[in-house]
Formats: sequence, C-alpha cells, structure tokens
Amino acid sequence: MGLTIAKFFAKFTSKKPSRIVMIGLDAAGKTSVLYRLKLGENVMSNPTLGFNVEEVQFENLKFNIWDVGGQKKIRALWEHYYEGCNAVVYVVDCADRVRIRCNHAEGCDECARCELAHVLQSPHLENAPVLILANKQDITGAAKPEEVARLLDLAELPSARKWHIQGCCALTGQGLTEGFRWLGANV
Ligand code: G3D
Repeated sequence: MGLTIAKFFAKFTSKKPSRIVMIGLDAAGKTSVLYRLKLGENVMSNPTLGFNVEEVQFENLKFNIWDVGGQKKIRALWEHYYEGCNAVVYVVDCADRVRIRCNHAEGCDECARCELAHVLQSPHLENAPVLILANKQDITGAAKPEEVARLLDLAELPSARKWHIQGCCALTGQGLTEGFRWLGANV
C-alpha cells in the first residue's frame, strides 16, 4: 500500500528533464558552459566534433543539455537536434565582434547573427525560449550584453519569441545562475 501511494505521488511530483539545445559558433564557450554547470569547474576541451550531452540539475529543474559542435562544416547538423527541444541556449564569444556580426550579405554562414536567425527559423523551435549567453565578459573590451543584443538584432525578433540575454564568464561561472534561472522560469 505504502509503495502504491509513493508511486502515485511520484507520478505527480517527478519532473521530466527539459531538453535544451546549446549551440553557437565554434569556440564560443559552449563546452565550457556545460561543464561549469555540470561539474562546477573548468575542463580542458577540444573542439566538439559531434555533440556532448549532459543532464544538469539546476535548482529544482533538470535539463538535458545538448552541446552541439559549432565548426562551420558541422553546423548543418544542428537542425537534427532541434526536435522535441524545450529551449535554446545560444552562446556568443563577445571578445570576437567580427564573428558576432559580419559585413557579408544577409544569410551568411560566418557570423553569430546570421546563424541565430537561421536557427530560429526551424519549425521545431517555434515556441522555444532563447537564452543568449554573452560569454567571455572577463576579457577586456568584450562587447557588453546590450551591444551584443544590438549586433544580433534581437529587438527585431517576433514579439511572441521569449528571449533573454545574459552576460557571463564560463570560466568562473559568473552570470550562469542568473541566465539559467531565467530559463527555468520560462521553459
Ligand atoms: P566551444 O565548445 O563553443 O567550441 P569551448 O568552446 O568551451 O571549447 O571554449 C573555447 C575556448 O574559449 C577555450 O579556450 C575556453 O577555455 C575559452 N573560454 C570559454 N569560455 C570563456 C570565458 O568565459 N572567458 C575566457 N577568457 N575564455 C573562455 P582554449 O584556449 O582551450 O581554446
């Protein structure tokens, strides 16, 4: 009997982890963010060729975070990870303004702005809130979140899209709690 009651309550209290895809150009800091959240420390990382996936417990939420490699030749694979995703974390290297927004024509595959616009066109991500992590804030001269928001044209996203930009440093973890707290409240 006790077991049955426990099962009954477990059904209503257990939370399925939210599925989150974490993307961004190569070297933006995705793997560093993932392992800072998971282990609370820096790990030496090599460029991600496929993906890393980790279940991360944050406060009372569980996230499955997919860290998908960002090198140009494998960015075409990103869309295979979108189905069933509840949210997107988009990591930006704020110390590299040229790669945040390039001078090429619309729809290039070189810069964070065009890649984000492309990602958000996926029908699988239509209702997904987007947390933009303005990473590498520890580097002198790095673009601040307001500047990154402007460079990424975030104000031009459809009004129904929930988004939030958070300055952070994956090496120290500064800003990650605030960012993921927003995600937890909006996912
Ligand atoms: P990726 O997974 O997006 O490809 P990584 O990026 O997490 O592998 O990080 C790429 C490089 O940026 C790594 O340096 C990493 O230590 C560094 N990095 C990540 N986040 C930060 C940050 O917040 N501040 C600073 N200063 N560096 C950061 P290496 O030297 O290993 O290539």
